Amino acid sequence: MFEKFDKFVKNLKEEDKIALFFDPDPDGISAGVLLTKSLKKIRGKGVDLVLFQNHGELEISDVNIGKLVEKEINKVFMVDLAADQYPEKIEKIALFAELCIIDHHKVYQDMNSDKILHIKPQMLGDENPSSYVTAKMVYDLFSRHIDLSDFDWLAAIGIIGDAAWKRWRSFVDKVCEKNGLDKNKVLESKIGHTMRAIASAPEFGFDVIQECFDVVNDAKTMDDIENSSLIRYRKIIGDALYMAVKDYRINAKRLDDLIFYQFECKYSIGSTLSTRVSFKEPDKTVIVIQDAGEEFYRISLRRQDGKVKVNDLVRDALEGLDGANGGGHAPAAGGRVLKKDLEIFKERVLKILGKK
Ligand SMILES: [Mn+2]
Repeated sequence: MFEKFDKFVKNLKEEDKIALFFDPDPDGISAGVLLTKSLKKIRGKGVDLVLFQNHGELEISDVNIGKLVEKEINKVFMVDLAADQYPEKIEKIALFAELCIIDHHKVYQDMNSDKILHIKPQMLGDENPSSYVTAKMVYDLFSRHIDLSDFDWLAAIGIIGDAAWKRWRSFVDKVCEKNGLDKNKVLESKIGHTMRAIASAPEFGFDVIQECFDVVNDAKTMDDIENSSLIRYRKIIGDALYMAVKDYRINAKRLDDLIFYQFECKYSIGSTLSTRVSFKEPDKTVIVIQDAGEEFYRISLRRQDGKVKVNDLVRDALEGLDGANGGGHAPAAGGRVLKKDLEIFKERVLKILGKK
């Protein structure tokens, strides 16, 4: 696997037309930026085309495949995307471009072939893929070829964004030391704040994701992000989260170790909300259902102690439902369900967990 990756890197040329797909969350954005930085060092320029879809929309759209063709892209990097959930789209791209997919979700299908380099922690013998975040993988992989240490803080942001700091303690400690931060308060430190600035943009809206990527891509230090336009989104989203946590404490419905919470908010904060509340109660399965004014509900699931695999739970509970999809990691997953099917989803969850 490493050999195949090294070969891919050694074959990168200035004249290549390279596209990047990233998942718009702190890990995916940090991984994407680390990738453009790496390409710049390796071939003198970054990527030629940057593409992204809504968080959780893993099926590469025909519109985006059209953009790859139009720009005559011959190499495609995908980071933090379980693109193997929709293999036919990947095969379609492989007809005209080589792909390098770096991701740490479950292996749905090993896509490795002559044209596709598919790297997941599991394929490197790692036993805890959800904590081997993509930003750290990109950092480790490209550090085989170039010095990325000036951007170790980006890997740390990915680690904190995906709640994997326990595993990478010594790495994050080093980043703290380098930046004069208190390593015992990582979440409240500049790394945590910068992570929230990056997370808030996609939570605010799809239209500001490009702006967010550009800010992070241009930043040389975390201070550059702290002094950027992203701070406005962090304030708005921070206020919305504060209100939501308050309401959760009052209105969440509890049944043994299962918690359902439904709320309305136009910003996509359900995922962060579920992460926050679940760390307070790691032995509970938390299911947050958000109405963001769409025809479907957004669902976020968490279980921190490993007793329930929520990626399997959401997939099984949504199976066969019209317009529904879900997936993610064992401790943290998400999905969507049409409003008319919410009760079916909830009934199935109760059944699968043996509450009925
Ligand atoms: Mn990730």
